[in-house]
Amino acid sequence: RQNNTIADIWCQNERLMWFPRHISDLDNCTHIVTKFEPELDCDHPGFTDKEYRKRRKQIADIAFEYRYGQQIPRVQYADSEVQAWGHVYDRLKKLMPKYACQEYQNSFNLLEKEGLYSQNAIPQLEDVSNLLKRRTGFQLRPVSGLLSARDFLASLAFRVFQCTQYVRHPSKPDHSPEPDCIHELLGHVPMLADPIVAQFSQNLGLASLGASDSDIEKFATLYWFTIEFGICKQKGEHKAYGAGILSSYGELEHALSDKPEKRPFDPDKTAVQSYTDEDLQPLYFVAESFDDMMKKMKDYAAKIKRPYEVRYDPYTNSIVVLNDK
Ligand code: NLE
Ligand code: FE2
Repeated sequence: RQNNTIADIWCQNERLMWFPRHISDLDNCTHIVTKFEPELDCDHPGFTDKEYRKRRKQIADIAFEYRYGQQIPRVQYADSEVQAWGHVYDRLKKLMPKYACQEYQNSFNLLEKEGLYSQNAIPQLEDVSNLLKRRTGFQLRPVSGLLSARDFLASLAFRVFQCTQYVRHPSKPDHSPEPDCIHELLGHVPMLADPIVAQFSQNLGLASLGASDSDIEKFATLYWFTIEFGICKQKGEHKAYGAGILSSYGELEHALSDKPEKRPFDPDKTAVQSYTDEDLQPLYFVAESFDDMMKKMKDYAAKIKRPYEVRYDPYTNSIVVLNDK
């Protein structure tokens, strides 16, 4: 072949890092970070609870066996699990009008109106995924625990959200350091039902494809301080748009009080800020607005050097690599 571009040469030398090119390639993007597993982490509230660990394994097996294109198997949740859900649901619902951003509240109301969300039952991922597909083209796939940042971000490029299906330990419903389905369903799903957030998430995913390890770390940090723990201004007030805040009534009141530190969102600085994932956040970044945050992120991503550009082709659910830089 003639006229090799830099990216071609990278490919030929196998220096172009593998990344998923088709949505079904996400079957290979399931690397779990074991840090919070109840089997391995002696601080986990489920560490000494044999029943809980058995249940976690049962639900994790669904994710291990899942392949692209399949329906997400339904889980028959136990009464104690539904109770934990209902407890968090009730507490959060009371706090939402004051603390949640408008986009969240609109989607949450819609999810209730559609009959998918109520205090009495944990919604099934398959049903939620179908609703998201209609609203924003996002879909869910089950995952057994905390994913590696690279795999998690890559799935966003395909508008796929990797979603846990188990429920947090009932002894600590107010706050969980690891994702669980309460966090996904009450934190992420309403935001993913918003077209702007969906686009933002996908852009972040696309920017991460084939990025260096250090850039992945920066993208993961940006993800943390926006999609997980972001606050934005709306009508002159601070509102939560981050899923980690929105799914935890312990964190919601804390985040919007005067206790934690708040700094203006600035990707260059936010991307290198260290953070804790064990407990309530001591620091949040506040965006002027969603639009402002998206614009700043776009400018930031454009500065990251890759010898190729990527586009998403929604007709084939594939990544198109443009070797023309
Ligand atoms: N702190 C969140 C909650 O309790 O729902 C979970 C955060 C997961 C990153
Ligand atoms: Fe999350």
